[in-house]
Amino acid sequence: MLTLFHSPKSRSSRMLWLLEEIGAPYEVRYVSIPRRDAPDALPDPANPHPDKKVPCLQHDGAVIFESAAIALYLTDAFPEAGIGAPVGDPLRGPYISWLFYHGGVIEPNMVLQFTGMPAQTGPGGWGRPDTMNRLISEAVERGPYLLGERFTAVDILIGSMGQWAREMLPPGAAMDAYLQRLAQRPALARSYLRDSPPA
Ligand SMILES: N[C@@H](CCC(=O)N[C@@H](CS)C(=O)NCC(=O)O)C(=O)O
Repeated sequence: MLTLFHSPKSRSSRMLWLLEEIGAPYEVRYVSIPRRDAPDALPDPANPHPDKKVPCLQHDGAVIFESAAIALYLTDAFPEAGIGAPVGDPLRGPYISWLFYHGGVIEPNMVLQFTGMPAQTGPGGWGRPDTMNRLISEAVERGPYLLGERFTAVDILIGSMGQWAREMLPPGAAMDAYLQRLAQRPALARSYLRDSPPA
């Protein structure tokens, strides 16, 4: 059984979308985390994430954390869903590059940008925001998806940022059209139904 440790309207919401695209049965465990709308919430002892963050996935006794790792794990484990790039697929290299780029470059740059800290411009542990925005824009202009013809989990990780706040992704008509394309996915609509615990 797949179990997602989740908090509504957070980085784990995109993992609900991913799980809906994967199509395997899964359980959602709603856990508390300190968040902007509940800064004093206590971390949930039931959450197996080492920092008690979300998302965290449990599968057959294994604990998987970090959004991009969960994306790689699920798309490798369920190749029939067709939203990953298995070993031997010509897209495998670009696929894992974009996943790691999301966790290692895009997320840190976004956190700096949205907390008002100075951007990474010199040598450092991750790539620069101007290169990042150029890469994302070029990929979207080639389209229709970030890796070309096929929708993949990379679109979930990166596209969900634009759904969260449009300004997180570069401006432009191609990007607007891309986000609208993603918004029409039935799996995304289904994921909204599980974002909050049943009343
Ligand atoms: N890079 C991590 C970030 C996880 C993360 O920071 N999640 C936030 C929710 S959006 C969280 O759990 N915050 C609570 C905390 O930091 O204790 C990932 O993508 O999985």
